[in-house]
Amino acid sequence: PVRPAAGHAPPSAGRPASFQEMWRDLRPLGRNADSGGYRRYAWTGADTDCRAWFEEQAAARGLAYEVDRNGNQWAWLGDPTAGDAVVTGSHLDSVPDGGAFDGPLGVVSSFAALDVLRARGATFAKPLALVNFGDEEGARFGLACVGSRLTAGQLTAEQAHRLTDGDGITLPRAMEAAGHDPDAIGADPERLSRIGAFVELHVEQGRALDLSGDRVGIASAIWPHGRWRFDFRGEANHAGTTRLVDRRDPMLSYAETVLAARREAELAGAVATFGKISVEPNGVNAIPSLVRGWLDSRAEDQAALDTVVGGIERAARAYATAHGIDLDVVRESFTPVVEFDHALRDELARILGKDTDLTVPVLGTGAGHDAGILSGHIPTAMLFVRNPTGVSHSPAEFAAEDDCVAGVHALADVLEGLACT
Ligand code: HGY
Ligand code: MN
Ligand code: MN
Ligand code: MN
Repeated sequence: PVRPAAGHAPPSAGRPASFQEMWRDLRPLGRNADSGGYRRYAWTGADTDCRAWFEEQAAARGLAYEVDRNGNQWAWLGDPTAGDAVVTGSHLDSVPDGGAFDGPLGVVSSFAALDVLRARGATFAKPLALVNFGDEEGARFGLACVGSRLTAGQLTAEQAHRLTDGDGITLPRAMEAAGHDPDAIGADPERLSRIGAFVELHVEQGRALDLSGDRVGIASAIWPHGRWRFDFRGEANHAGTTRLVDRRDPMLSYAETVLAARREAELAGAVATFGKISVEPNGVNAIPSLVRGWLDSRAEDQAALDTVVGGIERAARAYATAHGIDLDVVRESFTPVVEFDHALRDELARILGKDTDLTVPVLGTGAGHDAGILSGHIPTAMLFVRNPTGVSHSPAEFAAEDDCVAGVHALADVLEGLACT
């Protein structure tokens, strides 16, 4: 059958009927009416609503639904035990005040791509699974990609039991409160052994596709990245009566460290961000006793990342010493550079390029993804959909509907090429 090639989907043709319906149903879940952003933290009510939505979508399509031992949701077409499964999906949780697309676009597109394939009358030679990985953003427990890390054995059950949210609730207790058995969590190599390929579609979190004029791209690599916690400890005291020379104010060292992070990142051509801070006792009229800041840093290669983080830590120690502050730096998480499977990447490019002169752009990214975690264990690839402003992790995150539909068709083409006869 003649069908629109990837990136060439006509504006209103080939739009899966289910596509707008899925967005309509997801739109109110965990949405802040004032900002228009989303707060869908793992294992909260909003996340539970999103998970219920996933289960409904699976049921509406007659797919076999299951939750794995780590709380990831799966919807299967074909025999899950047959092996060599083709898997697609992403995540439904969000950062604080996140956008509508980071995560959900990949999940919605997975269901929509299946609808497209069924409308084409495709015959599947391999099992197909659609997946929603739990707790990708790490907004609640501090560690990103918890569901895929557990499955891959990159996070042990013991380590997971020590993850705590801002209210002191541990990850297992949060899972249990949401109806999941926390004793089940742990590595799941048997599940991974049944997967032949994983493809994650995601909104682009930069402007490379906008600049190249393409709707869809293929990911090449994910930068190495990590999170570091800086604890600056000083002495609480009265803001009105304590002379400046008598103070041990950790906020000063923290502030200087933020500026150093910017400088070091510029020098190394990397990025460094202090986006989260907690202050004790957090009183307007008290000098803080503790300033805890979380550094997120990423660079194109490991050497640059080491340079940036090393430079920031050295600067922080110098400032702390100068102000009589104790400093602890703890690396809370780290993900090494990911180079996506070359054979699968080439296969995607071949599938998306066929019947057209389209050259599919291949992009690196500074954002982490479940696909990055799984790439160490199974052949993994990613598709990006154009984001005209590049804004992400913000309510302003956006992708045009025509581009999203082009993404659905690209994903359908890829799944057909990988799983169908
Ligand atoms: O890149 C991130 O911040 C997260 O893994 N999505
Ligand atoms: Mn994200
Ligand atoms: Mn994401
Ligand atoms: Mn007083």
